Amino acid sequence: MSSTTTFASAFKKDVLEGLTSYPKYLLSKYFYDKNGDQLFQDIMNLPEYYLTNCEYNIIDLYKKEMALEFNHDHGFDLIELGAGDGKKTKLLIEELIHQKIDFNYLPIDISQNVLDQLEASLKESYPAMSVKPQQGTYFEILEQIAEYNTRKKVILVLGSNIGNLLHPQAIDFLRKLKEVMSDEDMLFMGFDQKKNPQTILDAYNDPTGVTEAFNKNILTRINNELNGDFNSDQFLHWEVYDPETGTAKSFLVSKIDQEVTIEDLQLTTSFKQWETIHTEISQKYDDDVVDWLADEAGLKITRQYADPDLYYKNYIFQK
Ligand code: AVI
Repeated sequence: MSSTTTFASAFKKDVLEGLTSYPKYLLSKYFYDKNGDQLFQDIMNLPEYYLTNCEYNIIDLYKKEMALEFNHDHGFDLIELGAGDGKKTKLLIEELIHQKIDFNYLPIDISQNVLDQLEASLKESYPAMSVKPQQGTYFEILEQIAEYNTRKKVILVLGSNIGNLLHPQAIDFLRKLKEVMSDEDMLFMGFDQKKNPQTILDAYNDPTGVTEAFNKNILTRINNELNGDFNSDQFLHWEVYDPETGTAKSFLVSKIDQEVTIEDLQLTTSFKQWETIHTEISQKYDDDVVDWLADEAGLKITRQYADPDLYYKNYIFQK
């Protein structure tokens, strides 16, 4: 079976499961089709979405130290999971080139389109650099790399992407990463921190409605790919943040009593007025929680970098 077929059938199964559950939910990994990728790019440029700038500033402030920390006698492989447009990573890459450090860059992404664009832009800026894009799911590729590769690996997971996982899933993710790491390998991961709850709510509730469009894109996707008839105007984008648990949650809330039919699932589902579809969690952290996650996964935190406001932190984990 091709990966496209597998993906399409997983999408069908997950949508069916989510919309026939009570309460209803949809998985946030399905936000990211071509339109969703673009909307997420737009989110990253919003003034309210502080995460991107904070991580950019951390890398910019500490890139010299990071380059020294990552370097190794026999060079190293810089592996990035979910590379995106590579804007933040380019700061680090430039520093590595500047310090004449021997490294390969291996961006991993499920989207070939994203990888092609990234490779083209890196080749243009740094023609001599070794870029080896790897298309596929993270662990498939990481396992392959771990098998043939003998150099030190530095694995980058930026953007607080781990925050879209519940804690047990995050621990599982970290454990799987640990399995492909050798003793000298490093995992460099971004974690958005707990802060003034209003700042967090504003980041997921921008006045221009980009986040709303991003959240509703999952309905458009169901319409386009599974022959659904969602009217996204009949749903509200709603964000809540619980400062006790550090969990931000996104919902779509039905404004009216309505029925939605999804032909390819042979499903007609009804929504009561104000019924919800839970679409995403964006977890916020503090050092205690990150320590606990590391501990559960059998990893050690060997360093951390923060922005001056302590809005965001990047941690280095080792086995
Ligand atoms: C990709 N991920 C870490 C983003 C987040 O902050 O949870 C996705 C996002 N959702 C709404 N805005 C951005």
